[in-house]
Formats: sequence, structure tokens, C-alpha cells
Amino acid sequence: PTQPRSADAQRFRSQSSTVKASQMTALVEHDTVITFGTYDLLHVGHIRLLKRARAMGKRLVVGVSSDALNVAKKGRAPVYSLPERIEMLQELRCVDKVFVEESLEAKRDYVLREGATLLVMGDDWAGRFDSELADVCTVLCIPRTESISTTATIERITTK
Ligand code: C2G
Repeated sequence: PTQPRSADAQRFRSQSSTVKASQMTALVEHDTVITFGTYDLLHVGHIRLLKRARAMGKRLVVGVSSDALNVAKKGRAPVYSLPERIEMLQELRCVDKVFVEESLEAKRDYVLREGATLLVMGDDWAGRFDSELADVCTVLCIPRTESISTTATIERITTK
């Protein structure tokens, strides 16, 4: 479903003086925006990232990490299984398509396959993919939401 540009997008754009000149092309409206992640114990930090990414284009495609990839990335299995994580993401208004991300190294293939021209990630990934993907899409890393994470939530619950 296509949606009108949200107030969140307007706000983000109006803060664009914090975006480097090299990233200004990211502020042009894109057709397909892509992002990746595990999205385990879905929380407000994830939602804000997805909403902002969606606001930069006409559709948002999300590559959700397989359970095995999450073990490789974080050394533990996700709390929610892959089918559960896919189902929740698919129900979000800001998400148009979900596919499984099997490997961190396959970004170029995913970007080309999905026809994405903009990759948006949280700034914990800043500088990781920019040069590698520069010829296929624009890469934009946006600020993470402070003081919330899946890992911190797990710790909070398990230490009580
Ligand atoms: N995120 C955020 N604020 C938080 C937590 C997460 O903006 N407080 C963002 C992350 O920066 C990422 C997305 O939400 O862009 C998904 O986060 P994770 O589920 O932790 O996924 P991650 O391990 O970063 O996986 O190929 C790249 C990886 O698969 C990304």
C-alpha cells in the first residue's frame, strides 16, 4: 500500500542539516527503500527506524535476519522465531514487503533483486556498507533510538 508522506518524514527532513552533503541524494524520494535487521522483541526503536525509512520512498522492503544469521551476528538465537518475526513485520503499515536475510554479505544481491535505490540502517551500522554498495544504491544511516534494545529488555526481564 502506498501512503502519503507522514509528519514524521517532514520532521526528519527538516532536521536534514545534520545530514552530510554526501548523503543529500538520500533525501530525494526513492521508489524502493530497503533495510535489514533481526527485529526480535519488536520495540519502539525498530518502529521509528522503519517509519523513517518508509517515509523516504514509495515502498519499504525489509530483509529480516534468519535465526542462523542472528546466531552468527549476536551469538544467540532470537527469542521470537523467524516466522513470528516475519508475521509481525508484515502487519506493520510502514512495511510493504518482507524477505529473509540469510547472509550479511549478500546485501548487493538483495538490493539489486528488490530494485532498491536507498538502503537505510541505524547508525550502529555507519560506515559498514557505504563503499561496498556505493555503485548500486545510496546508503543512509540514521540515529538509533537511545536507551532501548532487545538485549537490554531481555536483561531487564531476566534479572528481576
Ligand atoms: N534500531 C534503532 N534503535 C534501537 C534499536 C535498533 O534504530 N534502539 C535499528 C537498528 O539500527 C537496525 C534496526 O533497528 O537498523 C534493526 O535492529 P536489529 O533488529 O538489532 O537488527 P541488527 O542486528 O542491527 O541487524 O544486515 C544488517 C543486519 O541484519 C542488521
